[in-house]
Amino acid sequence: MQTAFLSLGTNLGDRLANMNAMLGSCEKLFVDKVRHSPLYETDPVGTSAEHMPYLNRIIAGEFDGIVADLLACCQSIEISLGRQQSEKGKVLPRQADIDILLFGNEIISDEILTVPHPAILGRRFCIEGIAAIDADIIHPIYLKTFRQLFTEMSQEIKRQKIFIVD
Ligand code: PH2
Ligand code: MG
Ligand code: MG
Repeated sequence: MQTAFLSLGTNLGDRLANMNAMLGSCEKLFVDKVRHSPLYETDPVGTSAEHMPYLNRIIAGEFDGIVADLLACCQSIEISLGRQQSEKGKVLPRQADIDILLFGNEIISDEILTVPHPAILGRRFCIEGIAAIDADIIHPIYLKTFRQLFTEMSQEIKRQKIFIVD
């Protein structure tokens, strides 16, 4: 059993409906202690400026399986919500994006998956969202709590606009 943190994101179609569908499906993946951050509207990070803002939410829970099982579940939820496979390295607007941010203290880096997710420290909503769920969680590579990472957020990251929607 591992505590997993997932990032849910959508910036295409009916974003609120997509988010609620992702949330409902992801909650069922966990056997215990399901928690989630507030819902955020966020400016796109690292994509073309014309892309719609994202709705993002972080969700956490206890997953009874290995990380490859969780990845397969996340991908099948994305596909069920109409997610198209994009060319590698190209970030297109998407109905549903479910990323594994943390999987217990596991550090994984292969062609298929990198955990902790390498974008966590570059995205304000990830740092704030994880800290909102459990500020005492320790990043397994930086060995700092998300309370510390939140406090130490750079000016550049703080400039990313995020609004709490609910
Ligand atoms: N996901 C991306 C690229 N950029 N920006 C925001 N604000 N939220 C995201 O979920 C996001 C992004 C690629 O997965
Ligand atoms: Mg993503
Ligand atoms: Mg993804």
